[in-house]
Amino acid sequence: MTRITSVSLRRVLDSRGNATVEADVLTESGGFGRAAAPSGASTGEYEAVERPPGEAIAAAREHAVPRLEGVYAGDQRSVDAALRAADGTEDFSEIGANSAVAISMAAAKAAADVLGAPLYQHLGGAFRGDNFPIPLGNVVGGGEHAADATHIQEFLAAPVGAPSVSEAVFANAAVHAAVAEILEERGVPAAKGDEGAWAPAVSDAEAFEIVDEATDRVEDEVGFDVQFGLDVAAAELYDAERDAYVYGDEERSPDEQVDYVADLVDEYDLAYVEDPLDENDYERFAELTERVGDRTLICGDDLFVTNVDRLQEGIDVGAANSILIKPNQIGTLSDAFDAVELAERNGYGSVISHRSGETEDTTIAHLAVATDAPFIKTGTVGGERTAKLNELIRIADDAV
Ligand code: 2PG
Ligand code: MG
Repeated sequence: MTRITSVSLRRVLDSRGNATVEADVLTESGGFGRAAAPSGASTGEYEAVERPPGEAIAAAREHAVPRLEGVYAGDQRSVDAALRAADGTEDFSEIGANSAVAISMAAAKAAADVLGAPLYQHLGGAFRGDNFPIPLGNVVGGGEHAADATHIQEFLAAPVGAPSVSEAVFANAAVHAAVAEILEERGVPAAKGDEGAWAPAVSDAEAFEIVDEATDRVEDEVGFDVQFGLDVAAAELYDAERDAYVYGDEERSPDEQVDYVADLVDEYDLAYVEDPLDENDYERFAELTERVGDRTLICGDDLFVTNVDRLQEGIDVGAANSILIKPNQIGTLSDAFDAVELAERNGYGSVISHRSGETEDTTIAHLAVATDAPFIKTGTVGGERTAKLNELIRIADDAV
């Protein structure tokens, strides 16, 4: 039986060295699930609230744990409804979205454990060899993830022609290595940012040249299509007082920003553009999607924050053609599933995503397979990133 008998919570380390919430869920038949909350740096204004882990744990112990005992872990909707009821706010500001998401994911894992099934199967999915989530791999980045690097937050390798998960994962690692070679050829030293991407002190224009060259080199080696994309994380660049996007000494008006991104899509044949505009500018998102949405994915992250109301608003005006899904932005797996389903019904693709602060938790790899997501964004190298990538490889190999 999947009836929950205990929920325990603790502080563990995340990849930035900060504390985060880990949850263990036990069921009466001995099912066990463990999951940890990730944490963002470029967080959207409308995300569910992450509380300091100590406070989130104390509040969840007081309000959520007593309500969860006796709930069936196999009934995810009931688990997540109990979390919402325990919290009593719209944005999980009482128990913290970090406690909520850790418990929600741990309960799903405990239920899968009882069934003896991999998590993605318990979540209603199946792995289809010819239809797998393509990993978007951060290879160069800056923004809020690294100081003195690019203004655009992420340059993402997109191995869209890869015949298998494993070839896609290794292609991204090869692009990451090729970037290192090119930086060395150019005499540019580079440390790594929060997600393991190279964070060189180069202009955005130079970063485009480097990533373009790196993907070309790898494409020649592997013999399939390797494109790239961006997470502009434009809300972090937008200065409301100046009504401009600030790239160091350069500024772009909102209209210029639309032109800039549209030109980049054509110049570099970008496969993917996330958050090209500020999180409140639905109108210009729609304008950009109208211009280039037939040849690239325009994805809302800070714009939609995995929230069905914000997504519906976007659908109504044609703001994008895809949505980033981060369970901790909304607080529960059920809410994340609702966003994926609304997206799918409206022809939007889903991109299941990590956060810049991560742990070795692999839930999002299963979520991507369970939801048949066309893409998963989960970095390229570094243990907390390879945890998800290697889990995807195992899922494809039927070895989880
Ligand atoms: C993003 C994410 C993950 P953060 O903006 O998409 O890459 O960053 O977790 O810092 O919000
Ligand atoms: Mg983003």
